[in-house]
Amino acid sequence: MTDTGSQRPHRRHNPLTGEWVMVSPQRTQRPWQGAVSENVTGTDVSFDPSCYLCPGNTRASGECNPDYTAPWAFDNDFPAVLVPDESKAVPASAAVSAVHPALFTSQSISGRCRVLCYSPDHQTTLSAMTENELRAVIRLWVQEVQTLRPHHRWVQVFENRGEMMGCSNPHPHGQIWAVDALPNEANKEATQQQAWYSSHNMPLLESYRIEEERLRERVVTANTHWTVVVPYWAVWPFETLLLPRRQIDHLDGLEAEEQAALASILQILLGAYDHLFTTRCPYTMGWHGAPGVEPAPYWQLHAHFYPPLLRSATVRKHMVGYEMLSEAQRDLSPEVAAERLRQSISSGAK
Ligand code: H2U
Ligand code: ZN
Repeated sequence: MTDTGSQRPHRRHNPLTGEWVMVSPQRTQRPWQGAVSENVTGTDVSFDPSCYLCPGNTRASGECNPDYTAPWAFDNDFPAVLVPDESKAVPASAAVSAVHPALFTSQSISGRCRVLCYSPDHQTTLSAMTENELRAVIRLWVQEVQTLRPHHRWVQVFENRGEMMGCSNPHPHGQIWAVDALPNEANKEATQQQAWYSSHNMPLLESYRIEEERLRERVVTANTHWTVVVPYWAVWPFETLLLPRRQIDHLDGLEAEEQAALASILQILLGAYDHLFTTRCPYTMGWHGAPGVEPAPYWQLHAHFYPPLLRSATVRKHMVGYEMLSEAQRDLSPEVAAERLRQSISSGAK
């Protein structure tokens, strides 16, 4: 079934992960309360002497940040994984003397964690940046991916924005965790994309993008090189998927023109989120590029945006109850969410 207009409960399949999401559009009879004017994460100082990411300040490690004026990255002082040499000293798995060792399987993991300061300005956000500033952030993403990809199986570029997403510091920053294993999400997406490619001879997300561009229902915005959709299988209320309009393995494959177009569409999308909730909309966003460095024609580079907000700046969706125990569920249909985001773009542009 692909009936998107259905007001009856149904399940939708996510071809990228193989999972299902339950949609209950009849529950959205409750009226949309509109945005609540409340700035949940705002700060208005450009330099905070106590911020560990501001230029010239000393971090918890005792290291001093340079007086950087453009996007700048450093090794995370509290990395979740250690670089291969350091981790070698640690035994891969403490031997478990169990009757069923298969019940206690572990493996070693190494890698490198980076922190990316998007700007020296403590109070700005990606959504408030000029296209030029955004291009500089994109260049840093590209450089970092270029450097890390040859050494690590999976390079996860991401950003948690806002206290609601557990972000400890409002200073605009992202992170990269480059690891020497294929994490769960990467593994699911690789399996699904490989299977689609071998039966259709086309990347799954290319087939999907072309269909969405034809249907238009869930397209939020698009330009020459990029398309943003609320995916058919979206779980988070205003979740979006950002797709290039040709097959690209990873961020380091972006041409200059594609980087410029990315800056433009990011500004529109992030502006739409902020405008929709009249706040600096919290989110987790991240890039999924192909694992490893070998050419991956089956894989399509994409970014996921997961804002947790539901009806206002203070009402968030929680993944609890049925969702933790059975499967993800949403009320607002992806089609309605896409329409709201499109409206937010057009009213924000006025
Ligand atoms: P959040 O995006 O979750 O706020 O994390 C910021 C990262 O910055 C976090 O991973 C690192 C933390 O380990 N950090 C440093 O590397 N040095 C510091 O002095 C404090 C925080
Ligand atoms: Zn700062």
